[in-house]
Amino acid sequence: MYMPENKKRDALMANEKEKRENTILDTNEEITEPMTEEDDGSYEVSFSENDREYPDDNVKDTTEVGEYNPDAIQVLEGLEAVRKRPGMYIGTTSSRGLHHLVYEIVDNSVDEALAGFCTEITVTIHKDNSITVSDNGRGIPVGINHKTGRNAVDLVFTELHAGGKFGGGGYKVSGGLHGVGASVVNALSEWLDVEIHQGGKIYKESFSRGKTIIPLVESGVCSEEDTGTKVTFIPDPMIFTETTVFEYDVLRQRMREMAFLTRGLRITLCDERKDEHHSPQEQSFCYEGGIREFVTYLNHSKTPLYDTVMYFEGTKNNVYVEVAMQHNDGYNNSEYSFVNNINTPEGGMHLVGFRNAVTKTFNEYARKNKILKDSDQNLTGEDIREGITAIISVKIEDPQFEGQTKQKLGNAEARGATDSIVSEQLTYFLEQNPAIAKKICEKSILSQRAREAARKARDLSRRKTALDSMSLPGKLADCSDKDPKNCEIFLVEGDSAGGSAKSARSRATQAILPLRGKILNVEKAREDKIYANEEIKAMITAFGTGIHDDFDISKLRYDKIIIMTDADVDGAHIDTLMLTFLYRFMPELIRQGHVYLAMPPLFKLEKNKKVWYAYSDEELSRILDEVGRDQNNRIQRYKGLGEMDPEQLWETTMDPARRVLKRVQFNEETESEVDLTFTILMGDKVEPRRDFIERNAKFVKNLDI
Ligand code: TSJ
Repeated sequence: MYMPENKKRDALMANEKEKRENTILDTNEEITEPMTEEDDGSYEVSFSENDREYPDDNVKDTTEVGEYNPDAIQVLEGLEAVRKRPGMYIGTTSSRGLHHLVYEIVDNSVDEALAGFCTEITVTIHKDNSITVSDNGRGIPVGINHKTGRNAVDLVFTELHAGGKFGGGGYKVSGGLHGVGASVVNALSEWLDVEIHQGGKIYKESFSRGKTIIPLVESGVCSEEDTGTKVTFIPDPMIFTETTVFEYDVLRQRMREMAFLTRGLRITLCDERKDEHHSPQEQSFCYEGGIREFVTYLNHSKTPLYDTVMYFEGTKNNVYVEVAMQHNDGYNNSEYSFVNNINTPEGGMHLVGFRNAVTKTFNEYARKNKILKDSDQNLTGEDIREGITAIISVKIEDPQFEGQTKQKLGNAEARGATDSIVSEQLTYFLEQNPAIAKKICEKSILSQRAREAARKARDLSRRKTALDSMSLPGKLADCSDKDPKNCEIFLVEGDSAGGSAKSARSRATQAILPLRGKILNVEKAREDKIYANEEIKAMITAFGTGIHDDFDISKLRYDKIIIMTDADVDGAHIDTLMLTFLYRFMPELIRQGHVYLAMPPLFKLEKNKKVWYAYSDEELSRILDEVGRDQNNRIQRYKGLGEMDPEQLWETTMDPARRVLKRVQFNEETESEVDLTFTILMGDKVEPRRDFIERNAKFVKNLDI
């Protein structure tokens, strides 16, 4: 278990005030809300003596530096400020912000686990969409602090940024939007109840919209051993105007992640709702192997290159570093980095340190063992990381987040710490495991060769487009309108359906690109083969954006990219292949909502000269209920797009006025699960894939369409 060293902690506490102010100012930069008239544009945090509601005014400011007590907690702003500008504290009041409330509370229990006092956390979604988080930790201290005359519970829930930081033993790793504390959740909740079991007694306090309704009272007894904290709250619909409905899958993803990142901690998620969208369910996550098991989990549908999951761990420069990694025989790399249990999708210093260590260590090993000859070029980091699955998790006192979305770790000390811990322990590991080292080196050398071939192919195709920018693929029937905003491109399975689509389309705005048969599975092919593939080349040139690092959304030639395939298993497979390609090569297209699935009908019903189209069995049955089931019904089942004549195809699937499109979207919270979805579907092992397809008749479940 991770436990920061007490000594260092105390010294750091002396700087708490300054740091907390910095944190708030950092948060200010992220405000996306429009400012109101009264705003002077500045978010300078101010506070006045009057904001403090200490019962005894004489006791303030007696704190000695280094001796931590609640008095030192600066009351920066009242909870009213949180309600006035919630976005400033939780980023957004959308569904994402709503779920953040739960993470805020759970973070407190996880801290108790990190401190070594809590082994179980339960999160329950109740029928009314209220949430209970409970743990078996020590319980928030209920005693009255002699200096403030207040208990810690009040401080935690009613003072901004007081969460968990009291009593000298209190330490909170926090970062980004997380860790702003329980008071923010309280401020944004219609009501919040807390129950604490401590010293054989039960204590309760109730709040509403941040204000104490029933002060902390002793309400019963329990056994001495029964300790813990339980918080129940319901988000305020006045704040969360978009939605107050929690999504089990979103919470599950985060709870599982938390459990992986805190080994041995059991987190149970329970949904008590029973309505048309929800059914009662419960899952429990506990991983004795921690991030090692996380890697196994991420690789579970792939074929590992070797059995061992490497694991490195250590503390340096006050940064605790934990890394687990394993290669699979694929060609992609999946690196997930975390700071204080918060995902950093944009990486940062810890990831840089990790990559540097891996590149350096493998090259040193390969040279020393003559796997690389003196005349050979060094392996690149990309070569060595081909097929890698890695978790890089660091814990740090004062994380600085950078980048546009503040998801990139800026602390330079994290780089050095990660680099040196991984270098040292990986060097040792390779020496101890020469067979594994050899496998990885050999794979890297193959990757190096393929990359060289791919680079040549890419250079060639780049030069081509540079010389002749009009060199669009021959099979593309382009639209005449040149304003991308008006245009859409249909990616159509098969030449015959492509032909129908070409005659059916509206020439001005709809382009058709017929693709032959199954397109290449980019999960299972190396780059050189991918760039040699005609269908893939055609898509890349048609879209105009380029790929990977060259990707430029402003060059997109069509506002909508519509995948149009048969409504059958093969069609679904082709959808998957195309989405996999888009996801791996131009994920931004999906992220920005440009990718759609066309929905061809499954049935045509004719009766008394009238026509209906049904897109599912249920819909057909509904229509039949309406029109009556008798001999006059003529039902045609479409086996594929090819069975429709151009006019039918236009009416049912392509006409913007009548068609149904599904937009493919990431749910940001579940992006790593999306990655996993692709991995399961496209990976080598057949069993998990079949399982998955059976469970999700049409695979797009996790794509949040
Ligand atoms: F913050 C919170 F109120 F939202 C909350 C806190 C919610 C939940 C579900 C749990 C907790 C929480 C806090 N669990 N465990 C703790 N532990 C402490 O607050 C604590 C207890 C003892 C000491 C000590 O030094 O003796 C220190 C701390 C921080």
